[in-house]
Amino acid sequence: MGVNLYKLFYYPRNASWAPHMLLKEIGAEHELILVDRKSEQQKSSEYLKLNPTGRIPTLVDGDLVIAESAAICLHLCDSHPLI
Ligand SMILES: N[C@@H](CCC(=O)N[C@@H](CS)C(=O)NCC(=O)O)C(=O)O
Repeated sequence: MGVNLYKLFYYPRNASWAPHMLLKEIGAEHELILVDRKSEQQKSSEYLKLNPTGRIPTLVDGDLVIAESAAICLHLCDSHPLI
């Protein structure tokens, strides 16, 4: 079984902050992909295909794509139980 490499689409000091901290706390391998809000990249057709809400963050976990920071945090906690 391979190791999950999460992809977190983020922008600094935004709603992606909690999922980012959680990924660090869990020690999960992850790739950070900057979505540049200054140039409205969250509204680009490429990003909208991933997350039709046009909001940051988005987490990609294999075939699973999750929007909403709370949903991402719940998914990470469910996938990495501490007890
Ligand atoms: N409830 C959403 C809020 C996401 C959200 O509003 N993200 C902001 C950044 S903090 C955003 O992408 N704003 C850009 C926009 O709305 O165009 C979550 O927690 O993920």
